[in-house]
Amino acid sequence: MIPADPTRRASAELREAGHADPATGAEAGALEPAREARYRALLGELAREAQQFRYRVAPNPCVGAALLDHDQEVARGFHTAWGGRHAEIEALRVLETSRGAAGRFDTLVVTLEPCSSHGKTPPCVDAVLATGVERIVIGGLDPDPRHQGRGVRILRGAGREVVVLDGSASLAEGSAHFLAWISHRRMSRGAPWTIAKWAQTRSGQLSPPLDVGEGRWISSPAARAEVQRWRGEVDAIVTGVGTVLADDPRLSVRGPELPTYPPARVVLDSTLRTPATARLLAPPAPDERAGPVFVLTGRGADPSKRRELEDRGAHVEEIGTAPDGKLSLEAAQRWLWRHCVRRILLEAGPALLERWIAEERVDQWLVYEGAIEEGRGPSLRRTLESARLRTVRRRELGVDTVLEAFSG
Ligand code: AOF
Ligand code: ZN
Repeated sequence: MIPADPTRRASAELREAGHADPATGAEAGALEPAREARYRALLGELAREAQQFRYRVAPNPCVGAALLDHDQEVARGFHTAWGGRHAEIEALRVLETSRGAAGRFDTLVVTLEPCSSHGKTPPCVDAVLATGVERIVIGGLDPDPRHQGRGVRILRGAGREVVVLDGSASLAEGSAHFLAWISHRRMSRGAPWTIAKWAQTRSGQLSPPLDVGEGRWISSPAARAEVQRWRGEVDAIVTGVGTVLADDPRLSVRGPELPTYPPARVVLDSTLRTPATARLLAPPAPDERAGPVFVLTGRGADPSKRRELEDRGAHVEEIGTAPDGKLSLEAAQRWLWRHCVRRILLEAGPALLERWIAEERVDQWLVYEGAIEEGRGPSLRRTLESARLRTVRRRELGVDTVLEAFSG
């Protein structure tokens, strides 16, 4: 179900509260109809183009921006990755790259109200004001509780002309995932945005036959390189002790784009079976970034095992268990949230993935299907077929197929 567009609601609430109507007030009315129509068309185009980055920016909204000089577009920018530059900032960077100090513009057109608080990046309103731009045309207010018209008020308070053309860049259409994310129900749950990622054979199994890919690799090097990029764009990578024992992964980031802050590595391990010799606990190589290791375990962990892992640099944290003795996924999510983790990549084996899916804790799906028919272990094919998926995209990546989707 697509939620009602809160952008319009926010406008109405501001009107009722006696604030200048950011949607259809005098400024919007003062626009010549032909100019307003051009802005609306541009906003619609930017909003559509921004959607191509939806999986990489989620749970953030898809946002696009353009800079105009005497009605001529001189630069365009998009929010292309979670934690990355916001669209307005990217458009400014594009202009600077193409025209240097000679780059001039008088109007900023952006599909969403510029943000006004520090998130992963500094507030866009400050950067916008610093440019001296005269007119800011906005596709809708940001329903994020931190914003909701604050950006518009700040810009107007600084004497800039702000026009809000409601409905020209609907969040309900292009960023339903964002509306679900900022809903009160979701926020009060304290659950990070979860991207379930796995590679499977055509039979839906997560391990290849022993004589294929060293019994380990299903997807091609291109797909594996892409996973490195995904790892650099989350706060934490979460796995289970079963995967640590079976695959002995590093869960680090390697490759050309190394993040400044590598994601934390989190192992769900109810009885502390993680070996002190696990490769996770070895120091990073010069060409890789590896985040701190947290082992989440049940209450009353064996003190000597705990010490062994702690001596190797791991942080051992006790959280609640479910009635079946397994770690409570809800407790794990709350622990992550309390530690400021907002977006995770779940790189686990079939059993933990099945639990996470069955408890409806997966928000986004990233499934690499290799060109291998059969494999080993349980198949996730049925699970995937019966999952409620929304905005599904299938794309080719070399010999692999990638399925991306949001939970419905
Ligand atoms: C903008 N321009 O392109 C986007 C905005 O954690 P951060 O810093 O990335 O901030 C995320 C919040 O910023 C998000 O919840 C939404 O309110 C707003 N998104 N704002 O000015 C953009 N993507
Ligand atoms: Zn911003």
